[in-house]
Amino acid sequence: AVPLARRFQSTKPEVTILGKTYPRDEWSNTPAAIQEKLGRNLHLTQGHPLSTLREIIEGHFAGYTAVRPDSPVVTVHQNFDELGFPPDHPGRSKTDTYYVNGTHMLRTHTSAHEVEAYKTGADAFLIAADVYRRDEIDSSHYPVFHQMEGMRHWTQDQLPGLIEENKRLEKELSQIPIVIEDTSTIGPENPLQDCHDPVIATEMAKNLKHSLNGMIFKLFGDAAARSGEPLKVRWIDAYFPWTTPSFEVEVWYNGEWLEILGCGVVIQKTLERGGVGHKSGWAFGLGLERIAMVLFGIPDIRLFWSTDPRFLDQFATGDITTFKPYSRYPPCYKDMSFWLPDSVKQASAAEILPWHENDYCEIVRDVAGDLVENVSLIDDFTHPKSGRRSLCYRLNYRSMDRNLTNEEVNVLQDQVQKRVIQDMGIEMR
Ligand code: FA5
Ligand code: MG
Repeated sequence: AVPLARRFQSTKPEVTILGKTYPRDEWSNTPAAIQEKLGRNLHLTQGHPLSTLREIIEGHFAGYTAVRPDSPVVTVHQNFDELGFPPDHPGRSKTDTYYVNGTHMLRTHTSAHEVEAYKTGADAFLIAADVYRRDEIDSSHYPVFHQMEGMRHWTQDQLPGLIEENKRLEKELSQIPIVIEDTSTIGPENPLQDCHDPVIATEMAKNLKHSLNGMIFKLFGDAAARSGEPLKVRWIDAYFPWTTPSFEVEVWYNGEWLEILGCGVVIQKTLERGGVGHKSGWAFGLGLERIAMVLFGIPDIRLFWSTDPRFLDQFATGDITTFKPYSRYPPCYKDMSFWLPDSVKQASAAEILPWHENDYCEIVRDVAGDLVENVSLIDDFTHPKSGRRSLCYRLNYRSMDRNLTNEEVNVLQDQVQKRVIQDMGIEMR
């Protein structure tokens, strides 16, 4: 199928990001609205909730080396290949990932820096950085968010210390009000590595769990105590191409399980690529926004990007305080109905439909930036006779910092409309 999204084919032969120039090719799909976010470094901005959360986590993992990758542009090799992602992994798709070109991209996770960190030879690291994923638009999804990666290694002669440390951590955890529901397995579905001594590998997995349970108590313990209930944490099996066994961790918060991180025992091949095949260890990656929204009571992920003093002045370095919502400016919504091109209708189920909602959202975001609050499909209709298919989207506009006029929103809606007609080959109804 011919991709419909041609809009990023600018006439310029190169892409410039943070002062560096890359040749443009058919993979280039990073729009200006995203490029504007590069270098904001919210996670390093003193007093910002994301920075405070990073400091608390760094404080918990005392003695770990903090790695600060300088550019969000990494090679496709770093983000995917080196970590064992298969060539057809869906995460590699242009609908999910921002490419600078065929060889360079915006990192989709802090794991992209694991192997280069291994090369420094340290035994414990933390990496904090902004990450980028093409996604839908709503109060919990934003195309830029922040992750923290943690890694820990042992050489053969350090392993006796690991068992001692695990005993100490188990004792500490038994003395705090935390309920750990461990439904994860180690076995055929989530195997240890053949090259590892099973006793040692099991101890490494235990160390990973104990270390993270301790961190979670540090983060959520006070809130749990205020609620009068012990903190509840759940461990489940997961799959990541560069770890096994692998796990995901969820925290019980406000009546639901909140997924906060993924982790596992690093596959020996990945450590070898980083020149540390003689060591073994674990890695985890967590999302800062999800945790910060809960701890600071921030209801919308877009607020992190606000420059409104009513937001920023509420927070001070190092303190977890509850956000007090201020009155929001009124929303304004506009609907857009259109016929999809016939090529979409005709595509058989086996073909990938050349329509992807992320492409549509990307145009909306590129035109309206943070002024668009929500894009939702409100109607999907196939004409009974002609078989033509039409969609209707509701675009909800709202500024976090000022009142929007109806005229201003009409101009934005008009621009979105022109761009989708031009770039996606659709026809307005
Ligand atoms: C990863 O990104 C892996 N790199 C994690 C990892 C590291 C596994 C090291 C093994 C070893 P995942 O895509 O599940 O995994 O994201 C990890 C965390 O980032 C999630 O648990 C969540 O807290 C956060 N996260 C993921 N997607 C989003 C999103 N769209 N918005 C906000 N937070 C997100
Ligand atoms: Mg996940």
